[in-house]
Order: sequence, then C-alpha cells, then structure tokens
Amino acid sequence: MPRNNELFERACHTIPGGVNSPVRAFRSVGGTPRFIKRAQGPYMWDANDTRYIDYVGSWGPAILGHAHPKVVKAVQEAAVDGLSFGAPTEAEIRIAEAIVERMPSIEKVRLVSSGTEATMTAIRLARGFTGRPKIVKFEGCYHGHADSLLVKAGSGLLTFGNPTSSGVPAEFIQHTIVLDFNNLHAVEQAFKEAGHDIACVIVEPIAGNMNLVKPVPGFLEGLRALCTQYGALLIFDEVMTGFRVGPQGVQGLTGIRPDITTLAKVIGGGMPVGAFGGRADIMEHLAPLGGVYQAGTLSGNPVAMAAGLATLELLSEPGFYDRLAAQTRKLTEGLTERAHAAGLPFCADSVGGMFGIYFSDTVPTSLAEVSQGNIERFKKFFHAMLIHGVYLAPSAFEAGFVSAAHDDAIIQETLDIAEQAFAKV
Ligand code: KE4
Repeated sequence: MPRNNELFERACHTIPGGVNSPVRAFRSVGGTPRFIKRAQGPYMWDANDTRYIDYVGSWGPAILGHAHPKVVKAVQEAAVDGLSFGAPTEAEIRIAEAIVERMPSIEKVRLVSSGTEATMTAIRLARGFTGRPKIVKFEGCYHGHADSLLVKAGSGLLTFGNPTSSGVPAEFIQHTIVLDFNNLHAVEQAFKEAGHDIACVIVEPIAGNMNLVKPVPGFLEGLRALCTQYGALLIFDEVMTGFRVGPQGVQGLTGIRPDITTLAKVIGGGMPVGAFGGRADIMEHLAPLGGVYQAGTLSGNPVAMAAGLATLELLSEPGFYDRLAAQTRKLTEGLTERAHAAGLPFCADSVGGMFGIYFSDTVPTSLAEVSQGNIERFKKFFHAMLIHGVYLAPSAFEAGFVSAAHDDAIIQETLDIAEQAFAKV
C-alpha cells in the first residue's frame, strides 16, 4: 500500500482531493485510492504492483477489457500521423456513420469530448429548438456537471450526499424540474402544470448513477407519449448504456425512439469522446447551420476517433453482447448465491454488461429504495473484495461493468473471493 499512500499524499498538494474526478477519491467508502500503473484485459495493477480484477472499467469505456491490442494499435497508427488538427478528418465521418448506422433514432450526430459536453449541448439544443426554458430530470440520475443538471444528481454528488452542487446560482436551476425516477404520474402532473414551457425530459433510460435502477414497465413509453403530446423533446442520456447494454443501447432494447441521444464512454474506447445526435430537423439547429452554438477544440480528435472506431468494430462481432450478458449474469447470480449462503439480505441485477448489487432483499426501482439498502455493509464488502484483489466501484450509488475479457476463470476467481468477503460483512 505504501506507494498508493505516498502518491495520494503527494497528489493532494497540487490536485484538489488528490483526484481529477471526485468519485475516484474513495471518500464514501474510506481508505486510500489506488493509483493505477497499468491495465490489461480484466486486470489493473496499482502503484504497489498489486493486481485487481476490475469491475469499473473506467466507468464503462473498457468494454473490451483494458488495452485491447487492436485498439492500442489503431491509436498508435493514428498518433504517428499527428494528434490534433482543428480541421475535419475522414475518421470523424466514419464514426458518425457508425453511430448513425447503429443507433435507431440518430439521423445526425455531433462529436464532442465528454458526456458532460454532450448532455449540456443536448439541453441547449432542446431549448433552442422548442424556444422553451424548462427541463425535466430525475433525482438520482447524473448527466455530467453542467450547471442546470447539477440538481439532485447521482454519481459522485449522491455518494457525498450533496446532490445539488454549491456554486450554481438559483437562477441557473430555476427551470430545472426534478422528479422521481419511475414516477410517471409526477411527470404527467408536471406537464399538466407547465407542459408548454418544457423543452425536454432528459433521462438515463436505465439508470446507472444511483446504482443500477431499471425503468418499470410503461415508464419510458409514458415519457415518450407525454413529450410527443406536449411538443417537448425526449432525451435519452445513453452515455453509460450506449453500446453497453446492447448493440443499440436502451432504444434498441425497448424500441422507444428519443428525439436526442447522448453518448460517450464506449464510443471513445477509453479516449475522450462524447456525442449527441437525433432527428435531422433538430440537429440542423446547431451552428454553423442554425442558431444553437456549440464548439470544441478537440471535438472529433483523430486519435480518439481511432480508438472509438476500433472499439465499435470489435463490438460488432457476432454474439458479442450475448456473451457479455451471459458473463455478467454468471457474476450476479454467483454473488447472490454466495451472499444468501452467508445469510445476508442481498440481490443483484444486470442488463448486458452492466450490473448492480444491493445489500437489501429486493431490487430497487427508485433512489429511495437504493438508499434503504445497507450502505455500511456495502462499504465493508467493497474493502473485503479490494484487499483480496477485486476492484468494485467505490460507491453504493454506482453501477458495475463487466468486459469481454472477464472469462469464466475470472468470474470464478471473483466469486471465490466474494464468498470469503460475504463472511466478513
Ligand atoms: P463525463 O462528462 O464524465 O464523460 O460524462 C458525464 C455522464 C453523463 N451521463 C451519464 C449517464 C453518465 O454516467 C456520466 C458519467 N458517469 C460517471 C460514472 N457514474 C463518470 C465517473 C466520474 O464522474 O468520474
């Protein structure tokens, strides 16, 4: 551990909290964050050369496993031709075509460098297209750190118990309506009261930032119908679920067509890429065609495009998602079996390569239900797994991720370690 402690102490002198993203700081679970030196396939090694089986996968991007040789090769080949030009490249066209081909609701797409940029712009575009000020989001959903979305948000804000960030003036969020996830009646009410002022509803169609929480039957369909009825836009924030839960994201699983979709994580294969796309008539309101401005020095960066294209290509292999979902189910079913054998209230859920574990008797359908789980027990479990080489998300309010590199032996090794860990919580 010493090297991690040394590095953490040193990091804190120049980086707030020693990290460049709060959820990495282990503050909700306690202990010292692991400074990762390298990763390969399902594994990461920290500064002490301790090896971990990784179930965070960079919070979603590492769906192929870390440092996939074909992705690394594509990055190396792109890099030698120059890192960034600030001018259009063919690679951007190729990834745009790949996204349009794969995501049913996307006719045109704009590339950016993060999920936050994607959702921030999607909101602005919805307001510009409709001429309306209000937006609807759901408590516990996290859409990145744009001001108007940092209200009762999930992920790190939830982890630290400050779901609404300081530094955001009330005026900036006066138009943000926050409702309970899976509560369609509340959405109907909101539209009844302010329907013609609502520009959009933004939702994680399967929530992953309050732990994994699936939509109840009818919820997404209801959002689609209400947005259509009132002329508001439905935004699926598929930054996490896009190409993670299936080859076409949640919209492929459900057949529901949002007006705008936001993407990131997997489409960058570990490099900084975000995207937002949707109906052509909406997207054409973007500069330079229309009045909604958005820009980015590194948008469509050629090296990042190479990583994303190589990743998307490998995801297209026949049976990829069936195998990924099967491995993820082996993990969740095995964990549940061992937790119950240890007499613990425990359940788990999964969609494609994304999973949630809960120290409670029932799978949650809301943030309130997630919060009723035994969070203290999760923290003990997290450390009991970490000390024996399994790296879970350092928060009870995050989803976990399995990669194509998590084969049967890796899953079995994880379950053997979990059996010991359950005995200690
Ligand atoms: P980024 O700006 O972090 O690339 O994306 C923001 C974002 C938007 N929408 C959804 C559904 C997301 O899950 C995210 C980011 N997810 C978190 C993990 N829960 C990123 C981890 C972090 O903040 O360090």
